Amino acid sequence: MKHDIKITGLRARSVNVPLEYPVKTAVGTVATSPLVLIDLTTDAGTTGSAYVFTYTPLALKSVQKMVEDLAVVVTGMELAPVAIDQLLQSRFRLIGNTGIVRMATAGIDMAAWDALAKACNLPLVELLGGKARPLRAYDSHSMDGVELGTRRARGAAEAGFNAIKTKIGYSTLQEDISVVRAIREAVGSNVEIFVDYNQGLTVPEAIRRGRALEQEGIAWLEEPTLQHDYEGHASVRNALNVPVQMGENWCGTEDMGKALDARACDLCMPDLMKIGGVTGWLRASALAEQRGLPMSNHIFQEFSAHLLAVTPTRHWLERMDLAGPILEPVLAFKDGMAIFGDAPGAGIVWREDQVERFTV
Ligand code: SMN
Ligand code: MG
Repeated sequence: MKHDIKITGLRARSVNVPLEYPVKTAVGTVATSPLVLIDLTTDAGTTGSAYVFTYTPLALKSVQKMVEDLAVVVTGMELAPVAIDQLLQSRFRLIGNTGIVRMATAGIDMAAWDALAKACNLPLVELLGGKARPLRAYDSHSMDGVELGTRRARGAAEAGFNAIKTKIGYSTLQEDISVVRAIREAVGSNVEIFVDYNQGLTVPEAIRRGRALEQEGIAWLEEPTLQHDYEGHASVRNALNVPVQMGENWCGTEDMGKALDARACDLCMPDLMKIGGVTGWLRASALAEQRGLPMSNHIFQEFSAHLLAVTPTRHWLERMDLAGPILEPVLAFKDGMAIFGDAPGAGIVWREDQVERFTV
């Protein structure tokens, strides 16, 4: 492997990729998958590739521009992801490494780690000192109602998944219960059911609905109230006998530490982008281990598979394919497990014809 590899360039492209199903939530719908694709080139001849998800196409160009503006900062730097992270953290200390800044810096971090793993001709998991392993995976659905919700859940169970997630927070508790019962009927008692409120309830309403859901055998209750209300999550957690799950909105381990100090959750699921890329994930996994918190991912299934394989308290891999149409296949799902190959890096290879098709 060439030593003191230098970064020679950074490219960002915006695509808006169709989804098999819209991601409907209690607080809004994600109709398409807006992604900024990042390629980081090096003088070792390897290119690190990663994408960040911007939730709305309205943020695409701003995130792309932020990545492009950071090209002058990282070009010429040594390919040392932790050093790059420290430099970018210091550069953004005053403005705050949050929001669009966080999305861009995390994407660069992912691409840098991918480039380094490729330069070592190793899968990312092995660069991080681990070994690829099958991971328990759940199929992550949407706020689909009874008919589509049961159809998707049944299909996932028939495909071998041992767990599914459905989003709830319908107008009435009775609708929540009806959907959960219909899905339970469809998948049987051997499949775990997770529910996700996407921050949609007040604390009293979350306790009221959670108490009713206790009788339905759900395996976790995700983001019942506002994601930054850690004390509110702790109140819900203390009132219920259902594991409370959260983490997809933690901005770095700064937020994660506050949530854990508030005893906000029983389980955690950091988002690879918002937690700060691969570097941020590794720090988060140490916090989760120290608190004995089972740790799952939030979307970004390709990189997250490698990271969960080296996460001491790994729990579930979320299958929600937001980039499939523009990627060569990365993960295989069989018998409820996510299996990834031994390609160097995280396995992100663009299908350039599709990238062009969906370029914004
Ligand atoms: C989710 C939120 C936003 C986009 C995709 C998925 C969801 C999850 O909260 O937990 O996956
Ligand atoms: Mg969620």
